[in-house]
Amino acid sequence: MTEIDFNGFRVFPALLSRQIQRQIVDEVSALVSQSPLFRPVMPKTGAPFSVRMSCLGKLGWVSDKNGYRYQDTHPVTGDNWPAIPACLHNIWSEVANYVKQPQSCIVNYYDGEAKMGLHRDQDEEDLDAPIVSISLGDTAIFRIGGAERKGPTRSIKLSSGDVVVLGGPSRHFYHGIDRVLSGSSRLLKNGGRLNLTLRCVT
Ligand code: MD3
Ligand code: FE
Repeated sequence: MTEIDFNGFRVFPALLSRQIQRQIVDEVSALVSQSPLFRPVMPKTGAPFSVRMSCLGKLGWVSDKNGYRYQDTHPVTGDNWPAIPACLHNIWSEVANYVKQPQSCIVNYYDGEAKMGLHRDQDEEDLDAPIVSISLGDTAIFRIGGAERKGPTRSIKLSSGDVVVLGGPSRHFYHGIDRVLSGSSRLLKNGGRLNLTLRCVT
């Protein structure tokens, strides 16, 4: 069931069963323990993100004093990113409706204080491919606008097990996370919210 569909932005509320959510958390946690969460900083200013992140797949996204980019190694360990597990490829196949499989999975972890400012995702060469987002753990207040920074936005709650497909025009829309509702889910042992975004990069 798709609850919302505008400009290629599709939400599948509670697409993932609790059992699948637990499986994803177990598999991703094991991978992230080898490829640990790091705190990116803004280019130029060096201001830290409130979100911590890691990546899976051939290419991962990093931000540091030199800029934003995709690269094939973890910025702290220098190792290649772990492979994207099959359970995530399966979700992509179910909802993305795209010929290619994702090359990258960005793992964002939000504690109770973390948020993400309004931005667009434009660092991928393949700007036609959709992005698939998987929400796990605490509920987030997600904001999405349009192709211009100014202009109306709407706010949508993203709860554990919800899957969002950003396709068509919505792929280029401004979006961010206003806040996370601490304690709204018991999925993650230490609380907080895990967001996984699957992407084609090249
Ligand atoms: C709308 N992540 O990783 S996921 C990001 O919850 C990011 O961690 C947020 O924004 C998070 O870049 C939001 C939903 C999402 C992901 C990508 C989009 C919405 C999007 C790209 C274009 C438009
Ligand atoms: Fe984004």
